[in-house]
Amino acid sequence: MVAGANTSYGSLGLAFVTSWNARSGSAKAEEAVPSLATLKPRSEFPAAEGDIANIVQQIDGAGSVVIMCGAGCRGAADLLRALSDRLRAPLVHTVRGKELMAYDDPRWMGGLGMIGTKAVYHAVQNCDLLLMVGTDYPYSNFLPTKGSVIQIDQRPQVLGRRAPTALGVTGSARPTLKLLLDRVSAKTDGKFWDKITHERKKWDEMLDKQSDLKRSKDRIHPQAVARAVSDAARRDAIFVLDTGLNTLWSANWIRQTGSQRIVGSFNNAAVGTALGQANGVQALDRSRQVIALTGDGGFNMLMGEFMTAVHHRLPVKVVVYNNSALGLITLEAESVGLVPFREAIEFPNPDFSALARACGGHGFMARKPDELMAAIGEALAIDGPAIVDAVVAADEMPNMPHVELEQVGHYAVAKIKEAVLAVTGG
Ligand SMILES: Cc1ncc(C[n+]2csc(CCOP(=O)(O)OP(=O)(O)O)c2C)c(N)n1
Ligand SMILES: [Mg+2]
Repeated sequence: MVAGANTSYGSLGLAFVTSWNARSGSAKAEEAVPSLATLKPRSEFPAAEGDIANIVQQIDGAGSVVIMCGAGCRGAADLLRALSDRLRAPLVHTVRGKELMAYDDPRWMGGLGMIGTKAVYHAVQNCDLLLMVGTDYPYSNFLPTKGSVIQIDQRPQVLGRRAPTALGVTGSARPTLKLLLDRVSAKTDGKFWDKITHERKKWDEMLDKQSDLKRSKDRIHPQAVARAVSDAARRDAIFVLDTGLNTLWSANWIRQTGSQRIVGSFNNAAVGTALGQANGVQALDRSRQVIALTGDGGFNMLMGEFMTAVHHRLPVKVVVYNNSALGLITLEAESVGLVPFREAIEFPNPDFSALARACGGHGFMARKPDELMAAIGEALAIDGPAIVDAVVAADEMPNMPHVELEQVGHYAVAKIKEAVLAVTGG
């Protein structure tokens, strides 16, 4: 029955192709089009003189300025630092911008949104002027609503589409920042800077506490996994993040050096893609340390990619946050007041360290806090592909730098519904 259905679909497709070819002559592309020379980086260009004058006037008139840096700021870190110092302006970043500067640079205050800090949320909401550079940051509910935004980007189509924007300027980050730096007046009032720095310090202390391995005796908290990997990684390692709650653990707890890369499916948020990306990155440079950090759901989807690593001798390291669940789906359901469908969300896992060995790679397991550092250390030190199976607490809640009351309400309703169902049996 099933085979018959397949056959008829197959012949239907073939019939369609044949008749289309007959009508159109041939569907084959005869030759490759020789335009490889067009595959080169886009050239940078500065904003127009009138726009620069306008931005300078608005910056000079503003009391407090915050500069939000996206991936378009690549190569502009020194200019951003200089502008930050001149304006006493905190630098904040998107996820794709995080890698541009070291975590402990005093100007680099942190990210905005779920991968971000309360200090940055307050900075962005309370500054007189938000200068967005090289970013199409999509989460509008974290951006100011009162229109005090200037956006600079070489892609005209992204200007003004995420927040009410006073001025949108087409220009590449680097040459435009250079022109601004030549023209803006220095600011002397450091009160705003000091306040954000103070809040940032408190947030960092909270991150340290949550990732402290001594926090629980018997359970590994996922924040500790991210922090341990970050602390053990080489200073020029490449982290490849997957999608899920694990993105929040990795992106919030990695303390980047400024010479590391942090890549992932950040625009698409495609679960399961980290290991494939890591293999691709590692194939470009086998001497660089490449570490994929993934959820167990994501790893299970495309675990065959580990065999690709073994086959092609790609020494990627894979760290699996093993919570036996599609963790983010639980949170998504609860945040809109739905009881999570746990039969589908929770699942059994193989022993990922044994799986690694079965594939011809190296495997390490950490079930208890005192096993974590050794597992990660050994995996990173070994020559060849390796998996660390880190069994983590499944009920860990992410930090909410900004939570709307409505969301809290939904979450509470979901929890109450779940409790009632547990008692009544549904
Ligand atoms: C290809 C794809 N499938 C499904 C989703 C929806 N989705 C987003 S997060 C997530 C859960 C991922 O689970 P896991 O990898 O275990 O990560 P955790 O949230 O538990 O850290 C899913 C299914 C997606 N974004 N992309
Ligand atoms: Mg999971």
